[in-house]
Amino acid sequence: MSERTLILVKPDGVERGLVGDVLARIERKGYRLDRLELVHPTDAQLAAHYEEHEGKPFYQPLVDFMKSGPVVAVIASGEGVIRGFRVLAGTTDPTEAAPGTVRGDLARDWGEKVQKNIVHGSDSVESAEREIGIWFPESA
Ligand code: DAT
Ligand code: MG
Repeated sequence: MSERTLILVKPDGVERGLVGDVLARIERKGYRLDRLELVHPTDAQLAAHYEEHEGKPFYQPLVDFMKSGPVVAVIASGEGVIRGFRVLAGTTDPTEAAPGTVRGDLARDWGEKVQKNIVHGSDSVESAEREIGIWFPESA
C-alpha cells in the first residue's frame, strides 16, 4: 500500500551540499517527491519533532545542532517508503551504518554532542503523519 513519510536533510547535509545526493537516492529507489522545502526550523517545530527525546542527554545538543542552519523538509511517498527510506538512511550511528546507505557512505561523526547523520526519516505511519503536520501543516 502506498504511504508517505517525512524526511529531513539536516543542517550538516545542507551545509555539505548533499541535498541532491539524498534526493537522487530517494528518486532512484522509485519513491515520489511530493513536497520539498528549505526551512529554517523554529524552536516550536523542533520541540514537537523531537518530543519523544525530551529529557535525554542528547536532546539539547540535538536541538542546537538542528538550529545551526537550514534543513530541507521532504514528503516522499510510495509502497513501503517509511521503512524503505530508513533502510536507505542506514543506522542512527554513522560509524555503524552499512556502506551503500546515506549515513554509511556520507557521515562519520558521532558522540554525546554530535549527531551529524545527515537525514531524518519517520519511523512509523503514526510518526509520519504527526511529523508531516509539523513541517507541512497544509498537507496534514
Ligand atoms: P533516528 O534518527 O535514526 O530515527 P533517533 O530517533 O533514535 O534516531 O534519534 C534522533 C536523533 O537523535 C538521531 O538522528 C541522532 C540523535 N541521537 C539519537 N541517539 C543518540 C545518542 N545515543 N547519542 C547522541 N545522539 C543521539
Ligand atoms: Mg527517529
